[in-house]
Amino acid sequence: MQTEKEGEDDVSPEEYVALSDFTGSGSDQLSFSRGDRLLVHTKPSSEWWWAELQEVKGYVPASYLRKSTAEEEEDVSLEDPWQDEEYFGSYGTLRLHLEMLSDKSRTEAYRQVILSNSASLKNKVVMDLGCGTGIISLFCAQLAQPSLVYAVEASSMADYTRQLVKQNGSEEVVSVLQARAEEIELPERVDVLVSEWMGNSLLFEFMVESVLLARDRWLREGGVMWPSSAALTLVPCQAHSYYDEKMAFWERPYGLDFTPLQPLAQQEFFTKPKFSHLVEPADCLSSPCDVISLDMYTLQIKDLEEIKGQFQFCVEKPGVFHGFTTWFTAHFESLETGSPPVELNTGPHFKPTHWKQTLFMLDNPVSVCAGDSISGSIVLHRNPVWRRHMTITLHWNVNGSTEETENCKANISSTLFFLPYN
Ligand code: 6LC
Repeated sequence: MQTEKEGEDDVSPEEYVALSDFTGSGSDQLSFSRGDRLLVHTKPSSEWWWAELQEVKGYVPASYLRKSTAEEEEDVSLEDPWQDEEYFGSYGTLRLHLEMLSDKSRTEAYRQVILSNSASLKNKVVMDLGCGTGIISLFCAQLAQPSLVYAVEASSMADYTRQLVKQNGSEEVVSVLQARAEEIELPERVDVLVSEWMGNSLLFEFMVESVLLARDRWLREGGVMWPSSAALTLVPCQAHSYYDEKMAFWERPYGLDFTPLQPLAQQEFFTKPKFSHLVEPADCLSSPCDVISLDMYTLQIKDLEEIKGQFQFCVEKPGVFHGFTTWFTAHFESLETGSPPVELNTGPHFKPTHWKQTLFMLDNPVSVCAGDSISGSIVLHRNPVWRRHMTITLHWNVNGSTEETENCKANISSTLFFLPYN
């Protein structure tokens, strides 16, 4: 990362207020506390700004700051940290539902769960949280014989869902409730809570919080959660084409040396995750490793604030370590003896899903050999202001060498400021 920025004195800095505490990682990020007033000199990317606090300069995450004028502060207090208007607005259109329904691995996994547990679902009460167009509820009604399915959907799609339920002759069984799951009132508790809540890197969007609230309020003692557990998986990988496209490009475009732009490119392209990345199995430098596992029966909302994991990879072939790729797996326990649990795996060894995978680039690539070890830790830190967002930080070293610091150690803080549905 770059530590000085030229030309910043040309424009007068703007004052911003910190919305919450932030601890910088690395020497070029500032740490600050809620209420601190920072001077923002430049905005090299939409995520990271170059700012000053008590005469010390460094990068700061833009989402933690708000303009300091009284007028702006008022606006911020009116803003919804869940961005529900925008969120449910986007689920009120067909684009995202088409994307989700066209994802066969995803939709078939839920169909399989219902089908292979149809005997156990007989006469059961089910809640389908965030039912969208109602596909899971309709699977329940048509492939099993539940006594009732509460199909809960907050977006305006619910109007159409009601029509779809009727059109498919399931209105006796499926009851569509247009409301946020947090606000519903039911006459009874449910036996099964099914939901498709997983986001990029498993948790982005944090719809899981709504599922946990509904579990605590509406799932009967001994009731079933689908998914029953989920895991976030990590692998060190090569990313030659992405690296070439965003970084090596500046080496000699049109025969000219544009390398002074590389620190800017690093800042702009590599400090946030690349969503919708498809990693080739051949670009995985080692076997993947589950770094975080969530048990949907015991997970608490407060646990979501900070989730930590560790990893140790053994490099299996020589290559260039460009970054880490993450994805998730969701597990659906079986209620029936003899039928295996269903698994939805969004990793590179399975058919690509609409989530694809997420790539986190290192500051600098590292050449590695077979037998090298890459170990470290991952922290998912939920944004204290914007509740659907989080920062993912990876600390790592190769062969335990903390002394070879510059090349072999990096921190990657990546915050999703624009949700993937935008
Ligand atoms: C699923 C998202 C669907 O769940 C989408 O239709 C959205 O409007 C609905 N939804 C999300 N949160 C709630 C809630 N608290 N109450 C009611 N409906 C909700 C796909 N998204 C992910 N898998 N991330």
